[in-house]
Amino acid sequence: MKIDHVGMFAIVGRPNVGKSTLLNALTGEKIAIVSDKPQTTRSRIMGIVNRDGGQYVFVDTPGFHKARTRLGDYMVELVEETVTDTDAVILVVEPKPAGIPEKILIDNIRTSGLPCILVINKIDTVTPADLLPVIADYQERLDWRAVIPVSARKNDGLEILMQELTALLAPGEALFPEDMRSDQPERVLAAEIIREKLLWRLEREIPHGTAVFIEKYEHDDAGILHISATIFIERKSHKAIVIGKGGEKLREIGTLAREELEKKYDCKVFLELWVKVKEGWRDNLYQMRSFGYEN
Ligand SMILES: Nc1nc2c(ncn2[C@@H]2O[C@H](COP(=O)(O)OP(=O)(O)OP(=O)(O)O)[C@@H](O)[C@H]2O)c(=O)[nH]1
Ligand SMILES: [Mg+2]
Repeated sequence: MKIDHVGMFAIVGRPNVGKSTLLNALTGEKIAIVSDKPQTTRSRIMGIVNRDGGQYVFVDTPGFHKARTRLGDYMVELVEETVTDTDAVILVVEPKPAGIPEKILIDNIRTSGLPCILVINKIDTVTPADLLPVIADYQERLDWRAVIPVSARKNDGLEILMQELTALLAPGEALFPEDMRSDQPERVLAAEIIREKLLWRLEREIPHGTAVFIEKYEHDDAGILHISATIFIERKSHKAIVIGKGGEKLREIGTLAREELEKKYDCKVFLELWVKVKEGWRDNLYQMRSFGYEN
């Protein structure tokens, strides 16, 4: 396929609106982890689609929120930077009138002067009658390129979105090799998959205080992938909860992660998990950096 049109699209929005679900649905692959807890995504994650001579580069971002930690500051900065670094913006919202995060993001988008498509996600949770006032509310706030109701979870409305994005592509050569689907190295993806299972299996603030560090990532001669990872937690008191009675919780998390990694890489995986305490790491720039959260 000869790529002759390209575009880079920032996917922004408050936490938990379904940005990463949308990235995965558009690319047809699980690139970013997803959970029902806010602030799941912590970094910028690129997903690439090549279609009919066009290269669509999507940049998923952390949920835009009022930061309370240095990690939060970092995440919010990433969103603001991404809006200025791309060719166009996809603002993802839930089918509700705009709140504070949306208003701030819309101001940023207006300042950037970039074209913006409003994606109203999760329409599977509302009736068409509920949607009309939401559309009316947003129509007044910005000169949108398009307002598109979708359900990322049900793959509904995404073709219309792709058509609108096609109109925003500009002539140019491919930005990335055609076989490249994401910018995430395998080790990072493995750490993210483990963190996703922590988000799935742990409650309240505990999963938000976790970071996963891959100590070992090696294929042996028998084709087995050996991964050894340390789960860092913020408080000593969380350790027993993460490990669980007789190690049950950690085993369950490890099994879920291993099964997904085995499916993804189509090989046997040997996964070893350790839990360590790094008190208050989310406010420590040095430790954040060691976990890969740095500008
Ligand atoms: N009903 C419904 N749920 C959805 C839809 N899209 C996403 N979700 C759910 O919304 C939750 C959040 O999804 P994510 O994709 O992690 O949201 P996000 O915007 O990336 O969240 P952050 O990374 O925290 O900013 C998950 O439980 C998803 O399954 C949708 O179209 N319909
Ligand atoms: Mg996300």
